[in-house]
Amino acid sequence: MPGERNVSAEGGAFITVEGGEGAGKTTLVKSLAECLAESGQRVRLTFEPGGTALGARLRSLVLDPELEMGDWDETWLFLAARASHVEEVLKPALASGELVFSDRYSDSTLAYQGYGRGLDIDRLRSLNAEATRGLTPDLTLLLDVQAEVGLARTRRRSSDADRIGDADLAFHQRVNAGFRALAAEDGGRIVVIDASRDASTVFVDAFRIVNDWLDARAGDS
Ligand code: T5A
Repeated sequence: MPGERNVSAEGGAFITVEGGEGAGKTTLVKSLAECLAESGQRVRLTFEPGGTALGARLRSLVLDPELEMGDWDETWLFLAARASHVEEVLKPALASGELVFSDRYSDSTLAYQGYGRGLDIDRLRSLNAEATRGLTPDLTLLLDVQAEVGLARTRRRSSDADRIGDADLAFHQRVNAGFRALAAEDGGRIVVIDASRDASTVFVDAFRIVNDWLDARAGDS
């Protein structure tokens, strides 16, 4: 619930990586987790939708191109996957002091279902707060790349149909504009990274941002 103390304030740190299709989230988060683990951090890498047994089932439903569903039905599925992710994975990992990276989290719902599908953002914020029990990320890396560039990357990699990834270009442009709007509103938490550059340059930037953030946090405690 809004105003509830963020669990991560008591234990580990919670970092999310967000962005449109093919922005390079999965590539980045894996490299970050590997390097930070090598430097001695206790790291947990997880993702949405998925990350739990229920989340994995819901993921295959919500992305199934054969399945028609309304925009709110789609939203409830993401929220249900998030609620189980928070309770089963995120809260326990944070309480045990781990540095948790999640490949997508609540900002994806605001960007895709809010800005992309056109659902009411305030209502989505309040549903997100309920599904997450008030657990907000400490830091979010937003990988920003033009929708055309990101989609070309994912389509080069796989021809598998995906109900959301296959939406039209205008939808993905609204999603990306939505992510930028969220970053403009919450610049203290969301750091925008230019993800049009090659993966190793993006990694170097992100690694520095995370390390600076961890140093500042250690200095505060
Ligand atoms: N969704 C999700 C919602 O609508 N609401 C929600 O609340 C949530 C949580 C599934 C879908 O669900 C939607 C959003 C999605 O449509 P997903 O599995 O995270 O979410 O789907 P994608 O974003 O499509 O994940 P991708 O794996 O396709 O994209 P990534 O993770 O951003 O990109 P990545 O790292 O897999 O890279 C894609 C390709 O590009 C290359 C990689 O090698 C790979 O081939 N690449 C680069 N190429 C050039 N330059 C770089 N900097 C590159 N970085 C990676």
